[in-house]
Amino acid sequence: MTPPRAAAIFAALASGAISACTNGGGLGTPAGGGGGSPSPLPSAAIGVGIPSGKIGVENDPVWGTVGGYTQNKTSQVLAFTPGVTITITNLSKTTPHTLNVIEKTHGPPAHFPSNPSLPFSPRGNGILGPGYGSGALNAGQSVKVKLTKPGIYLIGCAFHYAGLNMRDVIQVEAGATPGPTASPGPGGYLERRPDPIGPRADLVDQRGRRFTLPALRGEPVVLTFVSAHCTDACPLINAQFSDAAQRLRRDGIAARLLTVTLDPKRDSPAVMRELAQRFGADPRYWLLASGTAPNVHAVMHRFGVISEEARPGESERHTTFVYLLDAQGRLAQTMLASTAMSDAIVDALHKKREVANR
Ligand SMILES: [Cu+2]
Repeated sequence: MTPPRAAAIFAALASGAISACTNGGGLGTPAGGGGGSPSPLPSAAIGVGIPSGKIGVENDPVWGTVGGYTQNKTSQVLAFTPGVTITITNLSKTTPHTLNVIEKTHGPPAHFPSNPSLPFSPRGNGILGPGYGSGALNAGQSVKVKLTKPGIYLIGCAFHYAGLNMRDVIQVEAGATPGPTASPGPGGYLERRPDPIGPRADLVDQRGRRFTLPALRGEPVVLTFVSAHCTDACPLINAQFSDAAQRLRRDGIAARLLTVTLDPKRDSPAVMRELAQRFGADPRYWLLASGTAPNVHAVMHRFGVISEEARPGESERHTTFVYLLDAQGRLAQTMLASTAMSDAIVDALHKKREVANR
């Protein structure tokens, strides 16, 4: 059972990419996302949805973490040629969103301001540019916008920019396509890398066995990062992984969960073994790993994981994403940790299996 206070903290945690290990901040439970994974969209379309919902977030290697807007099915940096008219559609069945231009940028990377004022009413006469706002789009509603002015625009949702990091990048330039100009979604950039699954740095699991991420290829891997000594958010992520591991075993899903420490200096392999024992982790389904600091940091760096050392009197802050790698080791989906993580993991793995069996 999750005590109520912890649940509140975790709900708040789910709404931010970076969370303190303690002190949730009280943002409340994120509003309902999409309900069902969206279908691929027409080419001149932008789909809009909660970034922690079914369309996920993307760790774009060029622009950073973006989420909430898509040209196909998953969050991605968007790109279009100038002159086209785009239909912006709210993919949610429950929640209003907007698409607002925050500013024109020269990036990368994308420097999103922390608290811009984004109007809820339509602005900009249907032409995308600085100051443009779609106005509130209710569930399922659409609006058209013309992309006449070339440039790179940071966009966000007036409702969910601050609380849920609903923000993204649109590039309007000659020759732009959903790839390679924009990020094409899962695996797009990563397929072109020689070693999609990341560094061959050795990690050490709870049995004391050395392994590398590439050695786990052959079945999907669900990866997250925690601190063993964190007393609020991380134990809840662990509880979700523990639940998911039991469901993988029960449902006979060939996949593996992997928890890597964020703090190799404190979390030795012995500490991770204790953590594994506390949750009764079966290594066939759930590995908990540490390693030398350079090796662990190499893996963290590969996934853009940030962990700041605690300042005096404060707890450390770290990213709280969960990464789904497909059987070939490609990044297929990035999810925000949440109290529904176990469901999200099992759903995503079931979907992978359906696709593989087609
Ligand atoms: Cu929104």
